Order: sequence, then structure tokens, then C-alpha cells
Amino acid sequence: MADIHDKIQQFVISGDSSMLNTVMQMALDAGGQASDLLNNGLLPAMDLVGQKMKTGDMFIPEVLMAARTMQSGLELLTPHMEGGDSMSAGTCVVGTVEGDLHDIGKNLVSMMLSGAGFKVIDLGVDVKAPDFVKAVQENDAQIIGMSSLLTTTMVKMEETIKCVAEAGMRERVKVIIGGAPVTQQYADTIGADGYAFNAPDAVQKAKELVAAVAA
Ligand code: B12
Repeated sequence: MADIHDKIQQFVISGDSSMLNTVMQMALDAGGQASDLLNNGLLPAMDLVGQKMKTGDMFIPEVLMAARTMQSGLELLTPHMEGGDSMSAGTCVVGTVEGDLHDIGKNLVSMMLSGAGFKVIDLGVDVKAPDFVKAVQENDAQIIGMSSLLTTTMVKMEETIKCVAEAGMRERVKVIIGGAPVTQQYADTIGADGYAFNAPDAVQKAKELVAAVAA
């Protein structure tokens, strides 16, 4: 399987969606697990892209191509990811905070929450604090999931939590946060209810928090 993981990484880095989808489809047809292709192929590929970006070996247009390629790989895997309960596990409003355009991790979290039976209202990227609040009100959501990939946009998470409190909803809405620069310590500092390092942990955390709201 190591060979297929190498190929996935190579095609993500070179931004070749067509070849990526071909090798991934072949792996799935041969009985490969979607979670293996994700965890050992696509995710490490994005880490490599990040390293290359940092060292100046990849520039924004190439990173964007790699990101689009990664996204197409995720879409291919979505129907193969583990299905969840048919009944809704709860409603989550998810988005990347204001000023931040990174959405791959957020999309992965949305996808896995959906797979676990949550109704997901995905607000996309560059989401302003009042828009999170509005979406919670309109959809009677129990959870807000915020993503931030830039140290400069992390503060928007705290702003959103304040906005939720000002709307008088802090008691009934749980907030989980994530993204590469975010930590449990940061979540504690800004008064978020949960932090998750990756998408499976995000699902686990969301389930725990919905159970706590219901109790
Ligand atoms: C792809 C990418 C881009 C693409 C984004 C395309 C897209 N559609 O998302 C583009 C080219 C647009 C881009 C632009 C920029 N980027 Co950029 N980008 C990245 C890169 C390489 C990968 C991010 C990624 O997708 N990772 C893969 C996903 C799966 O991981 P993830 O996002 O961390 O998500 C996981 C967890 O964090 C968690 N999670 C994520 N969200 C949530 C939410 C919740 C609720 C929970 C519970 C969990 C959770 O679960 C996810 C799945 O496991 C990172 C480097 C890196 N390694 O992070 C840099 C990086 C984030 N970018 C960086 C920078 C500087 C920029 C720019 C400012 C560059 C510039 N000069 O213009 C711009 C900013 C644009 C903006 N306003 O947002 C820096 C940030 C540095 C910092 N300290 O803030 C990084 C770290 C690169 C670097 N090493 O310097 N970027």
C-alpha cells in the first residue's frame, strides 16, 4: 500500500486531479479502505505542501492547485466513508472564521459529521460572527464548529463566542474549534466548549457535547 500512498502524495503536490482520482479509484476497486487513503495519502500530502510552502518550494498558485486536487480526492472518498445513524445526531453550524479562506480541514470535519448522522449547515469560509449566530437561530443548532488556519484569524473565534453570548444563546449552544494553530489551551482561554485535533475527534467531541446539552 505504501506505493499508492506515495502516488497520492505525488499527484496532490503536482495538482493532478485526474491522475489522483484514477489511482484512488483503482485502490478502492481493489478493496482499499477510504480511511487508509485519507489518513496515509491525502492528509500527509497536505502536510508536505505546507512544508514546501514554508520553505519557498511551492507558491500560492501551486498550493491552490494542490488544495483543489485534495478537495476532489475528498469528494471521491465521501461516499465510501463510514455511514452514520439514519436519525439526526444533532445540528451543527460549521464555518471558517472571518478573514480566513482555508476550507479543506473544515470540509473534512463537515463531511465526517454528516457521515456520523449530524445535520450540517456549512457556511463556507470568511464567516462573520453574526452569521454564525443567525444560522444557529434559523436552524435551531446545538453546535457551532469554527475553523481557523491563520494565527491572525483565531481571534475571530473568541469574537463569535461573545456574539453568541450577547444573543442570549450561550447556555444552549456548544462551541467546538479547530484548525492547525488552535490548541486545547486556546479553547480554554477563549471559553470554547471543545477542541479537536482532527475530524474523527471533532465527531467524538460533537457527540459528547450534544449528549451534554440533552442531559
Ligand atoms: C492549502 C493551504 C492554503 C490554500 C487554501 C485552499 C483551501 N481551499 O483551503 C491557499 C493557497 C488559498 C492558502 C492561502 C494562504 N495561506 Co495557507 N496554507 C495551506 C496549507 C498548505 C494546508 C492547509 C490544509 O488544508 N491542511 C489540510 C487539512 C486537512 O488540515 P487542517 O486544515 O489543519 O484541518 C484538520 C484539523 O486542523 C482539524 N480542523 C480543522 N478545522 C476544524 C474545525 C473544527 C470545528 C474542528 C473541531 C477541527 C478542525 O480537522 C481537520 C481534519 O483533520 C497550510 C499548511 C498546513 N500544514 O496547515 C498553509 C498555511 C495555513 N497558510 C498559511 C498562510 C500564511 C497563507 C496566506 C496568508 C499566504 C499568503 N501570503 O497569501 C494565505 C491566506 C489566505 C486567507 N485569507 O485565508 C500559513 C499560516 C501561518 C500562520 N501562522 O498563520 C500556513 C501554516 C503555511 C505555512 N507553513 O506558512 N493557503
